[in-house]
Amino acid sequence: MTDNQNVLKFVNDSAALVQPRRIVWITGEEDQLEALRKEALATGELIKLNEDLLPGCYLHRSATNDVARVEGRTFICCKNKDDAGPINNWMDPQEAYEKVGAIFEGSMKGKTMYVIPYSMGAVGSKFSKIGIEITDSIYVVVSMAIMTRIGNKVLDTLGDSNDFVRGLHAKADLDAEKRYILHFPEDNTIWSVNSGYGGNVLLGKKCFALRIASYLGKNEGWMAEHMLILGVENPEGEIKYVAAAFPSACGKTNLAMLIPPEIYKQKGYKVWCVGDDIAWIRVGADGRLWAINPENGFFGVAPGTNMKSNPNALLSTKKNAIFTNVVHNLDNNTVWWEGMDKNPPTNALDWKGNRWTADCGEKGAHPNSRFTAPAINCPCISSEFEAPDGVPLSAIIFGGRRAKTAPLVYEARDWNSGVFIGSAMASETTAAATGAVGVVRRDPMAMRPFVGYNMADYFAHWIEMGTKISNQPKIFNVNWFRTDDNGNFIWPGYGDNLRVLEWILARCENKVDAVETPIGYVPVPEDINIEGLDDVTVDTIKELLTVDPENWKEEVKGIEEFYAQFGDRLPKELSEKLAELKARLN
Ligand code: GTP
Ligand code: SPV
Ligand code: MN
Repeated sequence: MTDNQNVLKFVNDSAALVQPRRIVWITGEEDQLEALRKEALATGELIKLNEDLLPGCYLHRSATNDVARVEGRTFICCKNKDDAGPINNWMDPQEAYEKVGAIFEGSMKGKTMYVIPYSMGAVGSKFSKIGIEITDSIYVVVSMAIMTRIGNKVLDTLGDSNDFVRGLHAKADLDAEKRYILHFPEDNTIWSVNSGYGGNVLLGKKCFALRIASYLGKNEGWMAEHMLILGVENPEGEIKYVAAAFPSACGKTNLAMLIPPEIYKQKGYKVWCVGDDIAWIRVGADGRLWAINPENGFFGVAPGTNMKSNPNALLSTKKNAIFTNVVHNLDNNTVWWEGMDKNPPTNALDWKGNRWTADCGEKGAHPNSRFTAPAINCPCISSEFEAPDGVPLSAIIFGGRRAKTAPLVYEARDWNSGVFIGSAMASETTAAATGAVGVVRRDPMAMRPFVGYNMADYFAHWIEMGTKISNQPKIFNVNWFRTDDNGNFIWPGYGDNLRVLEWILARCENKVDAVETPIGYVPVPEDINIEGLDDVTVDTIKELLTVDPENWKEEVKGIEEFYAQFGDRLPKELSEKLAELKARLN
């Protein structure tokens, strides 16, 4: 435990509110975690999977009304409504504490309250930050033990400091009408109630490492971004790092762990994963941007993950992992999901726990079913995964799901043009959040659901950061999801995305020319290496790289509408970039 009076006060105040039967401090010791897993087995909260095939692995089913982030019930609670901005839901802090305090009140009666000290970033790194999460869920405890660094060592590092994020979570009775995910950036506090699902309850992840951290970053001069970080090692053994922001379920985990195509492997290319979801980025003494992954594990989308699309992700789940809302194969006590292989189990339960066969017409795994896996399981985890200063970035990449408008890849003219491109990103919605799937919406920097303050100020922060980086990375946009007239993806994607990364890195080293278009620079089609690809010709690449001015004029209208809601708060640099784009299109 700890003598830290700030921590003790937080724990005592929380206990007074939720009134648990007992309080358990999570030490980080394996014995304690194992005892908790056993307890969860007894209640059915966890199901132990086949110890020979999936050692240390468990299955969990969330409530059927609780399967994704709830953006409509996620709030930023700051004193001034304008500081939350037009994109976030806002609640007055006083009102929020009262209203949701009433829901928390007595919610842990008869239950155990767990106190989880955790570090985002390697324990003790000067870029790391500490949180304490209080929860009534063993699933949360054991998941946080995978996703973050937890336990006594974190309290030791905290010492008697008051610099930690206070997180209070109660599953309560999982009442969707009383579900609230509240952020109090001005108080370093997060409250989450009536959910048991990942992004709503593993408070280190989206709540802290993005919403609260983005606010801290704005005030302290750094950036918290929804980005993967990967290193590409070339045949000479040099490693260049890139960070990429794609909206939820748009390919970060897949890109972060990609397996090079055969011809690249033969030449000696390797890809190293530093992170798959979140990057904390600072300006280094050398004037470059340096990024760390604050997480310690992956909370990845299960459906579609297979030995062809993402073997490294699948292999990461082979031990000490937790699967949520997937199919339970009763024949061998393992798991299955759509897109794992072509042999769905015949003796199985679906994600709800009901008897299920593949021909019943319904999916067996929830589209947002997930695995929680330790990062060290990943066969291509980077040697720099724990590097306290992170890795230097050569490029920043934005991307999304766009059936038409966006080309396979293009490069921004300069930093501010790159910020403009990021701010105007749009993507089709996915199952990662509740609500309609496949609707195009603006999702700036893939951060629409995750900026803890006014989005216009977030854009201004990006512009401001540009002025502090003497050695700026280049900024690019990619789109793996262009479709043909029949709705099929044109680009093979996955491992073959390395072909695009190769062009991006060549641009960063001024080794290759590009073609100017109204939106930025696209590759000379022949410069995208298609060697070894069966169905892709130079004509396919030409098609993937077209920039249709009519589509883009429509796009400009959409951006104008989107920008309008920010009023005077929108940085003038961005309205200028929009005006320039409009002029170039005409
Ligand atoms: P979050 O964890 O929600 O932030 O998602 P993510 O961005 O990490 O997405 P992930 O890599 O899990 O991919 C989500 C879905 O996109 C999966 O169904 C993948 O199969 C699919 N996907 C990923 N990369 C590609 C690609 O290059 N091409 C195509 N067509 N699909 C892809
Ligand atoms: C996302 O939705 O972007 C995720 C999953 O990475 S969650 O942790 O639920 O946010
Ligand atoms: Mn994510």
